[in-house]
Amino acid sequence: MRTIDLISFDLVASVMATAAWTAAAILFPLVHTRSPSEDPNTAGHWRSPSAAVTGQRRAWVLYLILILGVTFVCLQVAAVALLAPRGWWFVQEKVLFAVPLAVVCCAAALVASHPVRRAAEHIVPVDRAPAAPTLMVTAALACGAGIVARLVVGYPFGWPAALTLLLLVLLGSWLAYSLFSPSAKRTVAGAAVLVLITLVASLGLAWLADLRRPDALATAHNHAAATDGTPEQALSALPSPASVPVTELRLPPDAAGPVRRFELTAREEQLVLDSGVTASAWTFGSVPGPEIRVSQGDLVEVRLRNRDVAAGVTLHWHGYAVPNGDDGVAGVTQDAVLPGEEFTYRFIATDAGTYWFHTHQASAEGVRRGLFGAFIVLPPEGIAETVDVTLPLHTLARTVLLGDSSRARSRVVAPGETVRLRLINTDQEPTRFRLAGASFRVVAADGHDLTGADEITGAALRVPAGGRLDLSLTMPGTAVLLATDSSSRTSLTLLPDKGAGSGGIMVDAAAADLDLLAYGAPAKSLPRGDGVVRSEMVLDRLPRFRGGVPRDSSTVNGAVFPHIPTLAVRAGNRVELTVVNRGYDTHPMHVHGHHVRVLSRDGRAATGSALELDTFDVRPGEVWTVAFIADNPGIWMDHCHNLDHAAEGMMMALAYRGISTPFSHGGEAGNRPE
Ligand SMILES: [Cu+2]
Repeated sequence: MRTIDLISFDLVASVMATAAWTAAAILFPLVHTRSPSEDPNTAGHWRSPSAAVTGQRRAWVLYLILILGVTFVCLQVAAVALLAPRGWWFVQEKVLFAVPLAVVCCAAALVASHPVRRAAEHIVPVDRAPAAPTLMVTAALACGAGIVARLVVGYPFGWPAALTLLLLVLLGSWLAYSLFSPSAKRTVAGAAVLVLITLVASLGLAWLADLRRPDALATAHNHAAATDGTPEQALSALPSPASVPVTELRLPPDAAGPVRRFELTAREEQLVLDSGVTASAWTFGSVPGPEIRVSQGDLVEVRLRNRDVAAGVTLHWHGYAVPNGDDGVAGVTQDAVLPGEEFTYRFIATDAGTYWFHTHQASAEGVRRGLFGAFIVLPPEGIAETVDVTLPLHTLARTVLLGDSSRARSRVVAPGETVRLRLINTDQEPTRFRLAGASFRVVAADGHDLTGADEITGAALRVPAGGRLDLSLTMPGTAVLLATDSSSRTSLTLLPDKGAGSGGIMVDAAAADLDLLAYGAPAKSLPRGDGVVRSEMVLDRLPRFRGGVPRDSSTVNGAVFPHIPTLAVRAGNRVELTVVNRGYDTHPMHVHGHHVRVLSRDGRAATGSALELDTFDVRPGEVWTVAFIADNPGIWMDHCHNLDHAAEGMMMALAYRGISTPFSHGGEAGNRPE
């Protein structure tokens, strides 16, 4: 059973247990009851034989519901027992809080409900004493508190949350007792007020914590200093060098290399797509933007102008290890470029491969509307293939574009020619590409070559949001079809000659995904580095205050940007990240300025070619461990590349000790890195 299925199973069992105990508490007064002060021999006798039968039936129904309540709690225990070996992150709040509380409260309620069983078996009335129904309410509240622990508090689950929930269960039980007990009616108002105060106080504290907005980015340096002394940081406890601003982490003016100059002008425009749809787009002149293609070793100089994109714009070089000052993150490495302004990016094209650029200011909207393009770096000797096709996949105005077209297109490639297809997913969701008509090799992932890539046929190629795959194939004498699961309308067919038909070629829609973790020849392991920094990122969907308003949020370790503590590292450290997905969304995690080596997924080590990714899809219930050597000083964002999730809080910074930034979130430029 998949981890996420066990998570769902536990949740459903908790909800059903809560419902059963709530129903039991509601039904209890309907079962024929007598006051404990009444004489059992005279009082509470049934008015008629039919009333006796009805009373017994009701007692049976109630008894059945109690058994259901207990059964669902047992199922919950079983689900947690099966889930626990998958990782502490998935069960912490269940093992420490939800399960013990539910078991104790439900056992107590069952014991107190013994008279219900007697009433069901023998036609006798049930005491109207408040203990039994109160404990049924307590059991319902206990099961409900477990659900709140899972769906509201999340991981990590600390003492403040546990004590608050426990207090609410106790106060709720007291309120129920007051309602069920004729002598305690006067305390109803008092209990209700205390419940209200506890709720308002805990929400108020969460609200205040959100208002105290630490600028995670401006204070990254301080965070870095503050983590000294933790075991992982022991090696970093060296005198911190004087703070270097990110603006100084740029290419020196006299840097050498053949200069390649480009100019990109951002604008708002109405774009008519080849589907006939008109899109309100933000573009660099077209969607996708003009491709920037250079050679390894070139000095790339890109002048970005903003004509009229009111939200502002920047250029981030996705997956490319540029100097930090050219990373293009508004509020971290620069201010957003507002209408009429410009900014010039300069860096050496150190690595060959398939990359892309996009705005990193209000990027959830900016990238979606079209502020992106491909960035291709050729090795000095060129690539092995003779035909080189760049295929960004993007959804604009609900129209899926492969390259710049939403239609099925074809291209003539002579048989025997070699073709490289550069697949780039610039969307928010993962996609699958499928290729039919030829065997092929996946020669690169996220710009990095894969070694020992075997020829494969038919496999589905899953590409995370922001990810890239390079395919290489030799053109056969018949048609080759590249299609995507994102749309049945757009595709690319390679034809051996102009007059050739596609021959009714179809992709295998049922083919299984190629697992890149087991593809290619095993690689040598990542260097040990100079000291190890380990960190966990537990991803979830939880309600959190953002901007003073409670919202459905995408969280890291229970927090949202800018409240997620910055991860502090020192140049030379080996950084190991464990990324865990407790939720139901897929999170394509993106690390700026570095490529991460995938070590394992769900505890199984990667066995294929070294997988050096900048964007890796952590699917529901998955646990990934990745590592990289901190070799590019700066303040770098780590975030989900489903940019809606980033905007919902799933974004944090990784900062090298001794680096600071003069930029901040908001400010006069209205910086919004997400
Ligand atoms: Cu996400």
